[in-house]
Amino acid sequence: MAYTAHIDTFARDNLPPRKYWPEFSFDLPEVKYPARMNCAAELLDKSLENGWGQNIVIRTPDGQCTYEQLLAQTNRIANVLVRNMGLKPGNRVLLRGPNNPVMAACWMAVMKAGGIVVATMPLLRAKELTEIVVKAEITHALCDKRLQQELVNALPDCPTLKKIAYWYDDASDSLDELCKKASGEFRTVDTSAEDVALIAFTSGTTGKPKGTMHFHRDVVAMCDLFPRSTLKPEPTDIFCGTPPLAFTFGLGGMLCFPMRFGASTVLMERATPESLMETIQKFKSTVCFTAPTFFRQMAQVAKAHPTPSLKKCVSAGEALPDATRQMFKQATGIEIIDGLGSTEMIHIFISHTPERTRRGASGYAIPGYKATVLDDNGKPCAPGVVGHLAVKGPTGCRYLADDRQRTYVRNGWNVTGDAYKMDADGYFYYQARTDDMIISAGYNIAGPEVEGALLKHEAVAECGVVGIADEERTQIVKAVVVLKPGYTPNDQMVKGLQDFVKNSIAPYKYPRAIEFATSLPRTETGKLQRFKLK
Ligand code: 3UK
Repeated sequence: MAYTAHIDTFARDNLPPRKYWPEFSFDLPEVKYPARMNCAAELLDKSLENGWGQNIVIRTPDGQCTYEQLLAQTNRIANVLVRNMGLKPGNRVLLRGPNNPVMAACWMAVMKAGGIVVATMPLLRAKELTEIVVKAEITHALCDKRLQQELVNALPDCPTLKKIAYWYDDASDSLDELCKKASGEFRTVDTSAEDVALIAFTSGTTGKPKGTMHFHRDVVAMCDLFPRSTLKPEPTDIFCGTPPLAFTFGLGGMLCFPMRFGASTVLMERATPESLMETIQKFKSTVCFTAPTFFRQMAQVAKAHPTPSLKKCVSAGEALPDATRQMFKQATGIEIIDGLGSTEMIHIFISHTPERTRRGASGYAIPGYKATVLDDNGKPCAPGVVGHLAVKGPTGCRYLADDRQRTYVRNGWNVTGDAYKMDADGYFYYQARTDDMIISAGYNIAGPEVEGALLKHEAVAECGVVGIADEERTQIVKAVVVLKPGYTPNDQMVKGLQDFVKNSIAPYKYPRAIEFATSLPRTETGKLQRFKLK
């Protein structure tokens, strides 16, 4: 059997059977890794070897730290995990905190100690935490004191979770206190490149959460794929943005990518579009990661918050409407880099450089990945024909003990659940989630296309389009619209919006029902919760 550093083999024992794994390919020289690798050694210890020890790695409104300081603090936490909390390689560790330096150091510490990180979104409630703890048989937790309550509420139903330490806490057994007595030296566990490093639960809007398992190799690969080929960071870059570290979009963009390139990251615990712009101003950030809805709102306030330091912006999590792309470009001069990624693939696999943008497209398969569009029988679709997006490359889907493995992985392809079409040049155009396609009077209608049309109307701040049941037409297209300040929701507005859509896309797609709202329901990762609109 292959080498593993894990004494607790739970993760390996619960990988899907090999025959249900996607096909992996490591053709690119930058992803040919040795058999033994620990991603924290790659991202942190190596940064000192690279001469970045005195570079600032994390910035916050309350202070900053260098790579060398982060390494010492990470080592202290790793020592606490092993010596005070009895962590054995392979144990699962729940991490719970907003984006802050301790959360980042805890993440790296679990890696160094050979544990498996299960990070959770700050807003999760006891019920959701319980599902995750039970599914991943989590034994340890490191938790920001301010998020203690829901974890405590979950504990009666979490028999495996026995060791917990809180940070930003002054109790004598808090992580802060234990760290004061711990050594800043730690011998990193010599993990296999194929030992599981993290179990990321999908931020899926429906159904039971799925745990996706990623190896140490996958964490390093995500840094050597999208950033290396497409984003191209430099040590002088200052990253900033909103996605939580518990979401792999944020884990990459807000921590691992800057660290792979000797750059720094500004961690924000909470952000509004205005506070994000102010933070970019204050820290002279050069790179921004956030969701499309944030970019749209940032564009609206850009005049009052000029951000001349900003050079590159990455949007993911949801489709980037062309209206938002154009609005942001007008306001800031920046061509947003759209990136399609998923928790299953760990990070972005379809994207584009700012120079190779094509309107309406998410981009092309980035170097290292192959992508195609398949019909219902698994055969490739001709250019221009809508089907199921399928992708393969150096990373891929491995669910923790879950039958849905065979839905996501088909014939070696990762099938993301997105309806896409490809043009003759290999650019991919998002349509909708496959199960969100609206079928009305025999027509297939993609909600995001109607949203894209509505967003071009001057009165529309935000909108969501769904299909609602209708006797005559099976479904009808319904739009929920948030108006910009100064516009009145009335029948005249409804008519105006409907005519506007009819004039810009095929008239049968227009929203027969329009409802006005003051905000739209979204997940912590910025995704519209369509099921709530229905
Ligand atoms: C949708 C997009 C159109 C799409 C993610 C970047 O979102 C991430 O992971 P999730 O598992 O969701 C995956 C699904 O979200 N989606 C994401 N990005 C785009 N749709 N254009 C986009 N640019 O339906 C996809 O299947 O929450 C994104 C990096 C890491 C991630 N985990």
